[in-house]
Amino acid sequence: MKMIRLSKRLMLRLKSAESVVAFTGAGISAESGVPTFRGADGIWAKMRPEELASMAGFLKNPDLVWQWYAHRKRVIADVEPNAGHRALVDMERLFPHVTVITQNIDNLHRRAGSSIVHELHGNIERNYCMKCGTTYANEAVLAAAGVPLCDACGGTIRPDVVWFGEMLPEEEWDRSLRAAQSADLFFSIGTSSVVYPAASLPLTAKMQGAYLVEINPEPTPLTGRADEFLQGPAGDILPMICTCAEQERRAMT
Ligand code: BJW
Ligand code: ZN
Repeated sequence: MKMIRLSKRLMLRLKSAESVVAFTGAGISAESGVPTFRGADGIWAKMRPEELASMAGFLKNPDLVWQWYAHRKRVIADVEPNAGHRALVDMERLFPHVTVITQNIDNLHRRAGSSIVHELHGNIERNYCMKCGTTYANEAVLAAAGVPLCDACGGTIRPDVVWFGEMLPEEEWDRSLRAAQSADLFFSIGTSSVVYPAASLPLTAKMQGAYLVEINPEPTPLTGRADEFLQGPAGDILPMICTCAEQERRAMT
């Protein structure tokens, strides 16, 4: 593991921060074995996003889209949270307010034990009927051969995730925006920072006074605007940040 040097400015924030936000993307779950979207090994290297993650794509080819989601539901059910997810749970011992805002649909933050998790793009463990709204658990939809249909009305069931062109869940978005606006320290972790409106949150936080730290093995469009770029995997860097925060805050008492 490569050791990362944290700046004096970050150390000071680790010592004094009251409200911490961790904004996460697919990269934090990569070390659990969940594939990311973009990049050489990402999902979009093999499939076109608009064919799989849009209502137009779903209406055109529901079988293909369901096959893809059924596969991902099984992959995600089989993986475990990793050191990065667990470090965000640890932060709750160290700072008075910790909010996780995630673009991920894999439920791994909740499974790791984070208390406040806002899911901006839905949750792959939930499904609902497009006609009457009845909700279904994964066991029910995975038992169907082909596209699952609603027991109540015969309508088509879809995964409860946010596709391109769809609005983000209003309450999750409002809470996320408020958390970003009141953060002292904002971590943008494992996201390519290209999907909006989620990608606007780090800069909103910075404009309102947060110290903005990006954690990613690769630079992104956010990198030049972050106060600090910690280059490397989240599963290495987040535990290191917790260790430093613990030392800084212990020295304070
Ligand atoms: C590691 C690592 C390790 C690797 N440790 N890191 C403004 C400007 C331009 C466009 C728009 C705009 N506003 C809206 C749009 C349109 C669109 C959009 O943003 N398009 C751009 C892509 C061009 N946005 C929308 O449509 C959104 N809705 C919306 O805006 O509603 C209002 C509206 C309605 C109607 C009309 C117009 C506007 C909805 C976006 C929904 C996104 N949905 C998806 C699929 C979810 C369901 C599913 O999973 O199946 O969400 S797309 C996909 O991308 C998924 C992700 O959450 C999202 C972000 O991806 P993420 O997490 O960043 O992953 P990657 O793979 O891109 O990056 C991984 C990163 O990890 C990399 O950087 C690696 O280096 C790194 N990494 N290993 C740390 N170990
Ligand atoms: Zn129905």
